Amino acid sequence: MIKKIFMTVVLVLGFYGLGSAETIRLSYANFPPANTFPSVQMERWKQEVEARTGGKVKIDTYPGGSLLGARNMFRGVIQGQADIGNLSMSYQPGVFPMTSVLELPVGFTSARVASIVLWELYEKYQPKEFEQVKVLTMFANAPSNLMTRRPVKSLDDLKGLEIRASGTASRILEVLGATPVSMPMPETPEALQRGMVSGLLSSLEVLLDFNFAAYTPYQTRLDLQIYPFAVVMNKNKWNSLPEDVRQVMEDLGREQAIWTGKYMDGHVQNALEYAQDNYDSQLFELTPAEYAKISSKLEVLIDEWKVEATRKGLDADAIFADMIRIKEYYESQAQE
Ligand code: 3IO
Repeated sequence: MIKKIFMTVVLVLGFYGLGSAETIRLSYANFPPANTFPSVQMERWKQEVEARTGGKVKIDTYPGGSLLGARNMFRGVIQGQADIGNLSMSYQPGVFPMTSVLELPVGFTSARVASIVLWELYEKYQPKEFEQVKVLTMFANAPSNLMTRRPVKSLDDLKGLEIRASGTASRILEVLGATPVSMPMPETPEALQRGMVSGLLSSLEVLLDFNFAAYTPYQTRLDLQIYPFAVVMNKNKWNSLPEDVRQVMEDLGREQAIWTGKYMDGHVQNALEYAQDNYDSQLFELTPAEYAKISSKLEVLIDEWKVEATRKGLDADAIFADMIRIKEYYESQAQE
């Protein structure tokens, strides 16, 4: 009897006491491990949202594919298996025809600039490819370089090498004469350990974060494409949020893109030092003639993107020109 009264009191307090300041709980799924940059930015976003909403919103984060994996992230958020999810556009070629313009090797020099350009292009064009979700932020990694088991000092050395990449990066490898093996980043450690691939094409911070320095102590500076990412929310969940909470998230979109880009750029430096100090790793540069050859070989990719984007009803020339214009603008600016 006493127990019953006690339970009733607890329940009533539960409903009416806490109910007035009801906490909104949101799940946030991410595919790579907690120490990698997509998950580091997730924790930063969580902290900012929780602080700026005065504790009204609580975010439960699920790194390492513990709620949704790389291959089912977009679908999982659309279907509501997670409220929020972080996805890499390159894992679903053809699904993101507009934002995949960022995957072209146009010579980005930092994740910071690539992230701002991606966000501004998204905001300007509001592409149909994201119409089923609410986009919270976007960001990019640093430009891709080659990480290999054996030294690659020329295009000849690259010929036929099996290299892990994804999306347009795989097409880049193909054009350069390598043999691309497409897979999401979380599957790469095993592929390297088993010798299924001889290296990978991505940003160099993975030398530290996945300890790839132990497998690929040779790097070749190519500064190719970036991989674009999007943080998306289930649309019904977004529509259910109070106006002030939505405003906090809207205000964070651009800021978070810049924060992540800066974090990434700094982390690449840490990783290179780590690889050199612990694995005597070496970063090779090619000759100017070799770089020129690469640039001219890769020009075909721009045409391929334009054909595909046009086929999907996009104004490809305008999007591409805007990307270059915004990129050049931010490259000429002092840091925000
Ligand atoms: C990436 C993806 C997950 C964790 C760390 C990462 N660093 C660079 C990337 C981009 C990439 O290669 C990919 O597969 O999205």
